[in-house]
Amino acid sequence: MEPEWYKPYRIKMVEPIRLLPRADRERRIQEAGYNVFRLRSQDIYIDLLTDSGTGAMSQAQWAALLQGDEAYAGSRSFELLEETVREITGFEYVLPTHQGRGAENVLFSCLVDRGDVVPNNMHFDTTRAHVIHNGGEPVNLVIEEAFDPQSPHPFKGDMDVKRLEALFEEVGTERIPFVLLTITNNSGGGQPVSMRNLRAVSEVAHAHGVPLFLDAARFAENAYFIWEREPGYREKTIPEIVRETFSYADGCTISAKKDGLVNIGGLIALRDRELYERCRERLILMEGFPTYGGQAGRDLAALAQGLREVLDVQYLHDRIAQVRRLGERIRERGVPIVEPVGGHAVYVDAKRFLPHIPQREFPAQALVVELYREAGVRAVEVGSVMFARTDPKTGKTVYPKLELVRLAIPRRVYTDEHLATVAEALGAIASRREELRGYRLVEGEGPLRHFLARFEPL
Ligand code: PM9
Repeated sequence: MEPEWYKPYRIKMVEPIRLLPRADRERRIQEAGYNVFRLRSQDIYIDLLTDSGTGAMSQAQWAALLQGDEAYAGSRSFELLEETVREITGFEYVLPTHQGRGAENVLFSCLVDRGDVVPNNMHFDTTRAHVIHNGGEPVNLVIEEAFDPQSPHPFKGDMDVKRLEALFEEVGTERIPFVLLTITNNSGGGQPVSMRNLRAVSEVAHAHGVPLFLDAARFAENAYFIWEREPGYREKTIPEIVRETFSYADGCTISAKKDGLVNIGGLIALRDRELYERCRERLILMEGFPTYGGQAGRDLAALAQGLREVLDVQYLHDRIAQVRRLGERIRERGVPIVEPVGGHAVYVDAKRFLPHIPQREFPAQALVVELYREAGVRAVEVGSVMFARTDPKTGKTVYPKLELVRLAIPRRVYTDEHLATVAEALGAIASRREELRGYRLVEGEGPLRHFLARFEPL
């Protein structure tokens, strides 16, 4: 393995960015209702809102774009993608979608009925919303360590298998259409799921005759952690680990905007022909003809290439090490983060950082706003704005256990110097953290309110 500082690429094209003066940043964030989703990209200096669709493509991907086959039906680019996905995942049936939530919409609307319960280690906001939209109840069964930001557990994305068994006992197999596992666990800090857990969850699901699907947006990053941390996997290649990962599942939905290394796109891949045929019908209605599914032919071609590049262990080593270095820099400045650092992002523990702001006043949101004010850096809240909900029985607000600020790192985009600025900005905020105040939600409701909400400072 190459040393920690090794970079397996150099930069061939650059995009100008600028840092607005502080007074302008103050005005822009106020005009945006203190919601960074409402900011314009050109008003942001370093954009860590998401690692989704924000990566840089390689020269081979740009070359693949030019060879895209735009035929409505039977596109050569689709055949290339299909062959690649089959080889990587071992799933026979492949359907492209416009992005991850397109895949969720098609698969979940085929399988989830009113009153169903869908267990996951932790639902991401779109899977949670799609389960609810189809009348189901999303349930999170991640292990307890996931809720302790200081626990050094190597696989904090694992599902609690005992609780899964108990859920089957409690609600019965009839009402559980499938089990999901999100790799890596985005909502819980980008934490990986171990192969051991994948195997155990698969056994429980299958013992009840229920399929296991993977929400596999970051499947390659998850495989890297297995290679790095799980006994018995050091001698295996990343493609072998990925193939084994998928072998325990019956299919997956993938947002290709992450480990597909493309700016848009998604996938459904399945083992079962009958389910594939049902999904294909819906795909035509919701996404497009099965050989393009909402993507241009050139996008399919670039994705096929991206899926191969992401399996390069040197690429993954550089990727994970860069995120980890940012985490270390932030920690050195006295800012509490979720440990160990996850695959695609550093998560700041806003509960511990701002203990004087109660969850009802959105401490993580307060830090997101302050980071933009301080240095033009855009992060995202993964806390009470995103996940607090009203208990239908009591009418009371239930707050999430974790109150995090996610600094998601786009792939192959920022240098360590850019990221050092982010750590310094957080350090500067840390030195005056008691001055920060909470926010009041003045607009926005429902499970996806965080995208369009407006706030007022308290
Ligand atoms: N994840 C993210 O920033 C983008 C949307 S929210 C700003 O992390 C998982 C685990 C995801 C995910 C998106 C989706 C949906 C499904 N599962 O965004 O529809 O992290 O392609 O994928 C985002 P799409």
